Amino acid sequence: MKCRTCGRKAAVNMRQHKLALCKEHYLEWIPEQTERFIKKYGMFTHDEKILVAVSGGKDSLSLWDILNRLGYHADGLYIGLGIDEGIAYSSESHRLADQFANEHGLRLHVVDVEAEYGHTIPVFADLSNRGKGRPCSVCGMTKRHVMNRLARDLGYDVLATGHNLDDEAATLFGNTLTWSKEFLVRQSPVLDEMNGLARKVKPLCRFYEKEMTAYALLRGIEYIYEECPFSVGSTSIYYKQLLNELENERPGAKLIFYLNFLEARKNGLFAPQAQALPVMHSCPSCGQPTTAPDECSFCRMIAKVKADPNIPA
Ligand code: Q46
Ligand code: ZN
Ligand code: ZN
Repeated sequence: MKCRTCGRKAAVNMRQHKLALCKEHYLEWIPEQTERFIKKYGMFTHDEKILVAVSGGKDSLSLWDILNRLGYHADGLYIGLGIDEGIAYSSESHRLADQFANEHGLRLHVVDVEAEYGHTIPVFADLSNRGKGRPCSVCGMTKRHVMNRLARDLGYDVLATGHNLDDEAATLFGNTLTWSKEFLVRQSPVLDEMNGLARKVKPLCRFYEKEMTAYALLRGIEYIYEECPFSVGSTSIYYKQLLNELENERPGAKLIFYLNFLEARKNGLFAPQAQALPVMHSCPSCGQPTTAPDECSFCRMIAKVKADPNIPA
């Protein structure tokens, strides 16, 4: 295989794009494509302040690297979840996020959930009875809360996450299996600023996971190889496997599934009906928008755990 640009030996062969590139041209191609997606979907401009949610994994660190290379004002946010599970998952991912920031002279904000709110994510999940043994719902809710709070308090215009095509196609597949219209309506590379919440963007949403792995490896980015231990056995991993089988038979199927959905969505196939939109108001404790009648679900979880006399603070 030869590089399409220079004819030297290719380092990456992308059957799905019928494109092979050498290391040098692959490392140029990824940021060029990212810039194209940022413009196409109107994600942000060079005048805006971007907060990148950095987990220490290949996608978020690569995203941060790419935005930095493209000259955007992008700072990082690492959220310490307190997940150990015998592999020191959180402390190792924190170390790698810190290391990347130091090597590139970038600014990383760190919020440690236990230091800030009293307990780690697995402990919150057990104490609040919102998912014993599988803390993902508490974890997702907490991450959303912390990201929104930091973006608001520190004046960022945009929150960027490292979701790749495999993530987006698996989510889409799950929502399509159940025709969950409320989720389909909201699945997009850009979620506009709403009720005071910062705009949310996914600049890597059109890159295959293996393309991001290749980028991280060829760029020499050191990232945490292990997935979060709590992701083992999740439905989204199962959907990813199914979609990979399809992709192996039909290269490009995953991308077509996602892009044709975006096109259908743009053409109004899942247009929200005004009366179906939930009524939002500000949480009296944290000020973030919520559909709950009183406090938001995050503040209710914190209050419930605090009020329990059997739980040490
Ligand atoms: S939600 Fe669940 Fe992830 Fe949180 S507990 Fe781990 S797997 S990190 S994206
Ligand atoms: Zn080349
Ligand atoms: Zn709240």
